[in-house]
Amino acid sequence: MAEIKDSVKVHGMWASPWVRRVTIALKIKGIPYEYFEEDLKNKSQKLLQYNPAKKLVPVLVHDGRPIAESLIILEYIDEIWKNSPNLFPNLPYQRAIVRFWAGFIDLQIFEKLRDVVKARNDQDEEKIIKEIQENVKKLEANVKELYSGITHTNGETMQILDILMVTLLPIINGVEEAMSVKFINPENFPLAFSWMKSGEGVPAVQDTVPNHEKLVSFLRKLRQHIRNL
Ligand SMILES: N[C@@H](CCC(=O)N[C@@H](CS)C(=O)NCC(=O)O)C(=O)O
Repeated sequence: MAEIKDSVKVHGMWASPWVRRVTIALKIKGIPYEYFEEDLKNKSQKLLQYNPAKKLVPVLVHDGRPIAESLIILEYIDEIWKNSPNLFPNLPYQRAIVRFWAGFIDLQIFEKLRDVVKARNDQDEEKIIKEIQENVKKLEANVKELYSGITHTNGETMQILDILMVTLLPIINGVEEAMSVKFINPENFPLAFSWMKSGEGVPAVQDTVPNHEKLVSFLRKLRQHIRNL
């Protein structure tokens, strides 16, 4: 457990899977934190001060010092609070592989799921859907090397790639329903889907999952707004 002296704050936004990575990591390591919900249309002075370069959530503020970018925050959390579970493997080669795939899943899947919602027209949308499908296919081909097949019952067995994968599923479901199109079928990617579902029973995952209807309505409005610009 974190020592009492630690002050840990998270600036976040309820729908953000990037924020959720951080709150799940804190919860499974048993680190108490204060949460500040940001209105991203009217960001707090603190957020602008903490992340002036990007002005994005999540920001973790540890004893008054801000850290931005979810993957960097996860590494920081693991280095500062060394109690189990360790979010990264110990061996340098394994750590490198995990960093590679964390980056791949982040940029080639999560970011593109945001891009597809923000596509300006059907043509752009179709192009991005194809890219996402190609990227999930590449991930599927590597799942056996990356995921032991375990079903997580608590946070103790979860590492960083597990956290990313379990936070992907609600976003895929939300984006597909908001767009009324199913483009990542479980039948085509059975291994990736079983990994995405592997943490559904973990309390830290359940506690942080965004409400599906609220998420769909949020994404629908965002999509409509972009298309009306
Ligand atoms: N690469 C960043 C992405 C974070 C991100 O995109 N945050 C969004 C919320 S989901 C945000 O703060 N958006 C505010 C804006 O775009 O102005 C990370 O990993 O932390």
